Amino acid sequence: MLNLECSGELANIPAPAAATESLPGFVENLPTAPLRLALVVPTLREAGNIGVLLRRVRATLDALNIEYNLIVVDDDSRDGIEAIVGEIADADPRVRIVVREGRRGLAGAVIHGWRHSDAEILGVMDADLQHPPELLSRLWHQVAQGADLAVGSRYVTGGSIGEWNPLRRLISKLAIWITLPLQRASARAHDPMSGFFLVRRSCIGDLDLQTAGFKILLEILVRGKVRSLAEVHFDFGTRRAGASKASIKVAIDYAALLFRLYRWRRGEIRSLPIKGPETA
Ligand SMILES: Nc1nc2c(ncn2[C@@H]2O[C@H](COP(=O)(O)OP(=O)(O)O)[C@@H](O)[C@H]2O)c(=O)[nH]1
Ligand SMILES: [Mg+2]
Repeated sequence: MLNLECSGELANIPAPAAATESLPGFVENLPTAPLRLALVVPTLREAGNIGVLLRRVRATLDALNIEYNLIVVDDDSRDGIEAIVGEIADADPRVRIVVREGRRGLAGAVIHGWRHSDAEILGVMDADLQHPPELLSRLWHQVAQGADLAVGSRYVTGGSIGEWNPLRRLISKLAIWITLPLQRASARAHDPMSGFFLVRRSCIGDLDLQTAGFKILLEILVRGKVRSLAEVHFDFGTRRAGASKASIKVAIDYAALLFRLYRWRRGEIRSLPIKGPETA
């Protein structure tokens, strides 16, 4: 595994405080080592969205003129997605689809995809166009300028959560509030539930991340070596096609993750014991 340590080439650079958008001007002296990006798109029955998503993602990343891979990790949806991505991949070897059989779980799919690459920068976004692909360019600029983690955020100025009803808004705010004691003061995200972010591989290292549930970012914020964070605002869009896979199980997985993270933070456990059953 390539290891661009957080404390490596950036060692002499003062760590920026948690920012909502821009980082200070110190970045001008950074070396121009080309960073590579591996962006994972986890999918479960997203055939109706994936073509449009990949077209917009590729257009955005091509304009950045960087080396990248797009890895779709599908949990055996059998909805035609393999053929759609396969056709794009035939013309563009940077795109690929990995199909997991007999397994389920967003976080597990993301980790699985990251393992298929040795890129220095790892990313994830949803397939349903709720995450605007064009934001990738601003997220990329943040990591290229030195941030360890760049998060697409609905909860910083300028961002929004779209058409949620008041109850869902309240639950979302409570779910964030309960994470605040867990997060480090030096890199505290306003939107730790976001599923749209780029992170340096070296910040995750060999952490044994939980595979159950949707909240991989929270675990990285709490257990990863994240020194500097940039949050970039965006409007959480409306799902383009198909249905949400959020369920009561996702809520239970989140509660279980919180419980284990609190125990870990208090030093009661050294690793998080349950990785998640990865079953449907
Ligand atoms: N591979 C995989 N992807 C999943 C799974 N559950 C959800 N996803 C994907 O994760 C992304 C977010 O899921 P979504 O249903 O939109 O969640 P919501 O935005 O919270 O309603 C989408 O791209 C889904 O297709 C899963 O079990 N496996
Ligand atoms: Mg969605």
